Order: sequence, then structure tokens, then C-alpha cells
Amino acid sequence: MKPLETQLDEAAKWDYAVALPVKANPMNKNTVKGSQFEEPMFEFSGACSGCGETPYAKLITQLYGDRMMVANATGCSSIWGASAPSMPYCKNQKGHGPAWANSLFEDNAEFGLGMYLGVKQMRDRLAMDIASVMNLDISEQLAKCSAITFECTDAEMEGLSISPELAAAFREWLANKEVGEGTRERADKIIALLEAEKGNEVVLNEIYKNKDFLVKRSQWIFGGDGWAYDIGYGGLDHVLATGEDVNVFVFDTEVYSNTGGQSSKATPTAAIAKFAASGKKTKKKDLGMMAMSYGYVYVAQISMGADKNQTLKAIAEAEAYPGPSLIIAYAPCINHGIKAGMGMTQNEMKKAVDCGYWAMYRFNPTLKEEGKNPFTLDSKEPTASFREYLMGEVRYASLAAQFPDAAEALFEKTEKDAMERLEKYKKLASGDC
Ligand SMILES: Cc1ncc(C[n+]2csc(CCOP(=O)(O)OP(=O)(O)O)c2C)c(N)n1
Ligand code: SF4
Repeated sequence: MKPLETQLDEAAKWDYAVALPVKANPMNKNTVKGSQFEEPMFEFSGACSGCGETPYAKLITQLYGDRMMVANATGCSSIWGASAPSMPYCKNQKGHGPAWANSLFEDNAEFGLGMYLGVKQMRDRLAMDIASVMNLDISEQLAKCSAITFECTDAEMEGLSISPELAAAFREWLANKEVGEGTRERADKIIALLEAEKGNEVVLNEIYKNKDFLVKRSQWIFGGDGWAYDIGYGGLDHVLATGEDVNVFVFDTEVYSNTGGQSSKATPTAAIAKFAASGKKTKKKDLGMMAMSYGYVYVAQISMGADKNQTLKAIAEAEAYPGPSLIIAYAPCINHGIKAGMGMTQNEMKKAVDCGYWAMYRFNPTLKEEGKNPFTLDSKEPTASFREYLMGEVRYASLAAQFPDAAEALFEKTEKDAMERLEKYKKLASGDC
């Protein structure tokens, strides 16, 4: 860290660099390498250095930042997400970036659902206006479900009072109303055509007025494990059950990080945390399994440092799934007391998976509709020592020092809990249950 006045000369270089035109991504953005050609719309957060939460948020903004909305539960993610007076979420050269807001710790899932429903209402109205220009009646389809698509034939397009180009653009928009991929391009095409031919035509002007809603939003609901597993759980469960197209992302630090590391239902057996000073006695709740029981919720557990490919796949699948999604992401934190240091958190995520402490999987209901097993276990058979992993973190290692008599039994229990979980996932992956 250097005094600000010694660095001011560097500012001109930064201004020059950020004003350079952004080049088109030469690769598929849904690949690990391709994603990194995308501009992050999350920078300079106020998180602890090495925080396991922020890299996930940065990656999501690289994929969907120009059209994403975030409802953020109170917790570290709301603090590094809005370290007033600065804000790490930013916009691109076109002025597009994530829309972000924080409500309460206890109502964040409902808050995000409200954001989604508000936008859905506006987009449905837009669809009705477009349909009326196209002489289509879509009211019945709109009433049926949210992820609806529309089609109209070439013959139906003949005789319309708009140009064939605008009619084709409207048709493409209606047919892909709920598809995120390419939504910005479809919207831009309509806006350019409307600017040239809307004139004084009332409905075309109404569509133009609501042009910001042509783009399909990517609705995210962010929060920590204290929110998702405990205090916001009732709301989270309700929102997942609605079947609406929202993406829930849980930064699982296994404690209430922002208030100093209190134990949550995500804290595993044996971990020392506030309110569990002699090591937690009960096992970690399996939030993913609870959500999977609905059958129509996309669920994934990820760990970025262990498998970046799987992380990216899960995020892309969750976003594309036309229903509720839940991603539970392993996030190392200063509260864990990582002995290797906070510069090694990505490696710590890998170690957690290698020893079977954390399992990676994806449950995709779309596969079930195709007659396939919806559950994919992405973790391999554990190869590393579970106990060595525990001893690399003060939250576990200090139990042995402080309560040597009780520690052994709790360490054995936490390993057994993790292996039982893994066995359950293996059975699901083999289609056994
Ligand atoms: C109803 C309510 N209870 C308690 C708090 C205090 N509080 C704010 S953030 C937080 C911890 C959040 O923990 P978690 O959800 O795990 O997120 P993390 O900080 O770990 O990212 C708590 C207890 C609050 N804001 N509202
Ligand atoms: S306390 Fe933990 S979760 Fe919060 S910013 Fe620091 S490392 Fe990240």
C-alpha cells in the first residue's frame, strides 16, 4: 500500500487503458479460457484479500453482467458488494452493468423474486404490444407459464403495416423471449429498426419506450450460508418452489462470516465457530438435496479452485435453465484460519474436493425430461487425506489443541458425515435411488 499522492501520476494510464475499445471475444465465453476475454463488471471490492466469495461474483458478471440483476442478502457479499462510497459493480462502455440492491438478511430470496416478477410483468406487456403489431393473439400463451415462446408463420407476416425486417426481428424476439443467449443482439436489432420507422405510430412508440425490457434479464439472488441455510431458508424454499426463472447463488463459507464467524447449519461437525466453541456436534445440512427433492430445481455444488470447468458449466447451465436454480459454492474465508495463508484459497478449494470434504455435482432437471439421469457427480474418488485437510485449518486444528479428549471422536464423525454424503451422491449418479 502506498500513499495516494505518490500514485496520482498513474491515473492517466488507467484512464487511457479503460477508454480503449473492447474487442470482440474470439472464443466461446462459456469456456474457462473464453470467459476470461469477457470484461468483468466487478472490480476493486472491499473483501479480505484472498476471499473465496468474490471470484465467483466476478465470473458471473463476466458472463451476464450487462443484463444481470442482483438481490443481495446482508452478509459479506453485501458489504464487499457495496463498500460505500465505492461500489465494485461497474458498467461497460455502453453503460450496461449489473443492477444491484440489498434488502434484508431474512427476506432476500423474496426480494429477488419480486425483482424478477416486476421485470416479467413489463416483458409480458411488451410481448402483448409486439403481438398486437403482428396481429397475433398470445394472451392464452402468456397466461400459461413464464418460460413461453411464440411463433408466427411467413404467411401471417404478410400484409403487416411494418417493414419485413422489423416483422422478422419481432418474430425472432417472440420466439426467443425467454432465451438469454443472443438477447442483447435481438434487442439491439429491434431498437435500430424502430428508430427508423416508429414515426407517430402509437404501439411502436410504446414498444420503443419500454426498449430496456427487450433484453432478457439474468436474475440472481446472492447470499451467504447463514442466509440460505438458516435465517432466509423459509423464503429461499418458497422461491425455489415457485418454479420461477431465478438463479440463487450461495457463498458457502460454512459460518456467518460478516459478523465474525458464528456457526450456521452449513458448519460441519467438529469445526470451531462462535456458538460452537468446543466444535460443532451436529452435521452440515444438505441444502442441495433438500432443493433437489422438488425435481424441477436446477442444483449444483461447485468449488472453483478444484475444477474451473465444472464451475463454469454449472453457472451456464443454471442460467440457461428456464426455472429456479440453486448453486452452492465452496468459499474459503479468513474465519477458517487457513494455515497456508489467504493467498492459497483456490488451492484450499481443490484440497477440500481431493479429500472428499466437499463434493461437486450438478442436478439438471432438463436431463430427466430427455430420459437421462439428471444427477452428475463431478467429484472423483477422494485421493488425499481428510485429516490432513482438517489440520490445515485452525477452525479444526485448534479443537485438537483445546479439547484433545473430544477432538478425535468429532474428527471421525465429520469424516464419516462427509463420506456418507458422498456415497449418497454416488448412488444418485449411478441411478440407484
Ligand atoms: C435478521 C438479522 N439478523 C442478524 C443480522 C446481522 N447479520 C448481518 S450479516 C450476518 C452474517 C451473514 O452471514 P452469511 O449469510 O453466512 O454470509 P457471509 O457473511 O458468510 O457471506 C448477520 C448475522 C441481520 N442483519 N439481520
Ligand atoms: S470475512 Fe471471509 S467471506 Fe468475508 S470478505 Fe473476508 S474472507 Fe471474504
